[in-house]
Amino acid sequence: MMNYHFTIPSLLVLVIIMGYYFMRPRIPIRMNRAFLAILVIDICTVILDLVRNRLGETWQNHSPVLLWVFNLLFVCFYLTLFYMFFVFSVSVLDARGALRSRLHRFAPTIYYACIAVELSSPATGWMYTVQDGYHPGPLHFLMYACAACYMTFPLIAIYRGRRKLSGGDKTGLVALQMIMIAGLFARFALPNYLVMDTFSLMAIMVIFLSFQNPDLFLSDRGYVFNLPAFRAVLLEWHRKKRSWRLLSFVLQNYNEHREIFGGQQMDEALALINRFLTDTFRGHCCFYLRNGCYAIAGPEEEMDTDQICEVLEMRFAEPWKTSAGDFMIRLSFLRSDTDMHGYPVDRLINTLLISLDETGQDPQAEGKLVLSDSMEAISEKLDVRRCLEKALDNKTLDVFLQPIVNSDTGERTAAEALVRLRNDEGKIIRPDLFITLAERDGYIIRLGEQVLEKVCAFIRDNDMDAMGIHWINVNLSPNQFMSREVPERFQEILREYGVSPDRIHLELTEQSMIDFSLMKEQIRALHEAGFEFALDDYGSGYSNLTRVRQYPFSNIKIDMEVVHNYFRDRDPLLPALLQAFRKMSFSITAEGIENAEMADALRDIGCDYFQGYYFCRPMPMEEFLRPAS
Ligand code: G
Ligand code: G
Ligand code: MN
Repeated sequence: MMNYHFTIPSLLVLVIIMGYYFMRPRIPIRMNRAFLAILVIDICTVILDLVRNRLGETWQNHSPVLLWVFNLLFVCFYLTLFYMFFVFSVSVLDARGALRSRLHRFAPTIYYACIAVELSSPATGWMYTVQDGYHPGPLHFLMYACAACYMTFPLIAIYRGRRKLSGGDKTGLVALQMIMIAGLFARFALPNYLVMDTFSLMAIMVIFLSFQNPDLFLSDRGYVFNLPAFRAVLLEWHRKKRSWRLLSFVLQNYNEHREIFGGQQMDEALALINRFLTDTFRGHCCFYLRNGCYAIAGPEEEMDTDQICEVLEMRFAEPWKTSAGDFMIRLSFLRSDTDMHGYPVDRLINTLLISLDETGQDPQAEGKLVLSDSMEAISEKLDVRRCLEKALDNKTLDVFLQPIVNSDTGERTAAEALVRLRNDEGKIIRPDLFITLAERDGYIIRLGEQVLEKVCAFIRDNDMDAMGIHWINVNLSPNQFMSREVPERFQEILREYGVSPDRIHLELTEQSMIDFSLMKEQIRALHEAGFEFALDDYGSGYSNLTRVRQYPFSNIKIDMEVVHNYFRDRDPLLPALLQAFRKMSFSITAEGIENAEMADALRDIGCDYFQGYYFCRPMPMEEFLRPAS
């Protein structure tokens, strides 16, 4: 008598998993198709197992043909189930780039051979005979052997690809194989209990929890897929060398909207947008990446990006109705005009996210940008960043010096240190390219320290007085004050090199003078330690004399723009301003002096120092040491 106590509950649980799985959207990747096949085949196998055994028990009432039919069907599904578990394991390994062995190519051969033996059984009796119920034939063991093969191969492959697999992947995959092997043993030892169905259910649960829960791939705002899903789909297309196209877009000023209107309302709007996307573009996969960035991707021949853009633009011309009111959102698009299959996936995603973030915050961003262009621009930026990291690590930043001359004598009396970065070919990367990057990405503190160290080393190693150099100006970025340690670090560096702080003048721009008590505190501390301060680029921003007096500046550097403008229209403002500065006992440096006429005129209206190409360009330290010819 067969025992159905395991099979029937297993069947019921399976129905719940299937129902849940079918209700959720899924991305079109091989892992998902394999899992879907496992579910369908397993449910058929369990039902066939029940029917077949019931027929076997009551064989007297049925024709042997019926017994044969159900037996053959059952064994075919049973073998296919193991085969699909195997295909699933292989697809996970492949998706993680961990499939090293080629052994799996032989798997179908074993499968077909085994099925052939089974199908020949009515004639040969090799696997089964049917006579007064079922009886195993001489090759019956093949069924177990074949199943065992499909479980052992992944174990070997998991071991060989272990470095590419995460801990969770390994646990899930190994557990899956072990459960199925245990199931085989149990079926062998307890043939009347039909326990295999419970073991396959356990294996399905393991897959579901580790890899296939559809929620792992869904945006938490519902309906559309998420960033890991995007990556999984692109990786599969990349592996299969599929041609595909992409249209991505970003909600303008997403983060500001979030702050102004509140997270809850933004989430409501996002849910509406997500719903609209899935309802409108049913044939395509829609992904919500992050920070208001979306992507729609599809096979090249099915993606009409123009049409999708048009539909989106039409819909976004209308407001989104949330519970808190109507909501207008502007879009910027970024699209691939060519097939994208050649690009490495992670670099592509990285680029896409960076350019979408940038366009999303750019008020002028309008129209449709092309992804391959931004790929280039961004890989340039990444290049700059790489060079900067390298130069910071190896202390190979270059520091150039530009003389500052005394306006009366024309002799050099000081210098400004200007940092330079070289790329791999030794060409100079413009400071505006890497200083902003360093400020934004948190490299500026190390950069500033390295510049100061090199300046100190220069002062220590050379006879400043003999050169007539009294001090060296070092630029400071306001971001450097974000670190409380800066005053302490600067003094340490000076002590280390035995340089007196009055040899260093720190240049700050007006933008640094935002009312920020931490900054004021640190400037005061540095000033008390003996550093002098110069105000850089005066006149380039919102100049405010009251503000200037709150800081311990001794020198004001007039911005090059202001100087050049003065020679265009001789505005009387500049002389008046210089008069005021002199009354407040600031010394004055004019920047950007390019000819003798400028030097003469500026001396007459009261500049103490000059800096500019007329006297000297910024030059490497070694060159600075050579006496002028
Ligand atoms: O020569 P030049 O193109 O280097 O200068 C570009 C800008 O880079 C200047 O306005 C200057 O303020 C800034 N800069 C140059 N060197 C440094 C430095 O060492 N630190 C900081 N924070 N800015 C610098
Ligand atoms: O720190 P600051 O923003 O002042 O940096 C000075 C910048 O001005 C540097 O980029 C330097 O190369 C540049 N510079 C220095 N002298 C001249 C000059 O005479 N003409 C022009 N156009 N640029 C100059
Ligand atoms: Mn400067």
